[in-house]
Amino acid sequence: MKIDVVTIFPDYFAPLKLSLLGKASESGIVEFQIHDLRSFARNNHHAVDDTPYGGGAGMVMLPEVWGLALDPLMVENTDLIILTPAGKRFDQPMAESLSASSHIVFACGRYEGIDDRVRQHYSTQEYSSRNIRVHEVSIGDYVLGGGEVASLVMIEAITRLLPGVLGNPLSLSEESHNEDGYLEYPNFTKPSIWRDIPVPEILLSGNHGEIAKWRAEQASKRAENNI
Ligand code: J9N
Repeated sequence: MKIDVVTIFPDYFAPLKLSLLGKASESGIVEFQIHDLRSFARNNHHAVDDTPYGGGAGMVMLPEVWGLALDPLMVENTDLIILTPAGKRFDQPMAESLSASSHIVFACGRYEGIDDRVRQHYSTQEYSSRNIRVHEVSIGDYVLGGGEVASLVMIEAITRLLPGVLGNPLSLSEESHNEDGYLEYPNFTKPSIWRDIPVPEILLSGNHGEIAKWRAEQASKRAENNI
């Protein structure tokens, strides 16, 4: 999988060299390329934004600059992700779906967002006929200063699903996960007693049938608490 990121803050993406993502990148499972949006600004002061038509607070990112940055990245079979608090909520099913993509481009907006004609332009049939899909995505109902951290969240959730990235391949397929993809029951490891708190006895019993039953009970208790 190839992942391109367009941002005015390339330094935000230093963590891609660490841990799971760093190893995935070194092993060639995923290739990251970070593009500095400002290098595409052709105006006097390398401005990437301007005041909004119609008035109002803040600045809107310039479509010309985004067009120059994105055009060379919009090759066949590309998912263009535009981060925005108004987008479709990112969840585990979306991560799974995007993990099947061969090429994802993250457009990280700042300020009050990107001129909407950028989304409109890359959503036209000219692009969809080349299998280029545009997605406006939010990682949750809170407002960030820009799309950079949201992109990192998505990149980690998507990349860890790629074959060969997780250390233990069984942990994806055979562990007990709910439909959103996360562990349903509480976990314990050594020591068996920590600060006077014992590990639930059933987990030390070696009775795998009873353990599975106990974990299912715990899972439904957790689900209740989340309603
Ligand atoms: N979920 C989410 C995305 C954002 C963004 S993207 C660009 C600015 C703010 N905030 N919250």
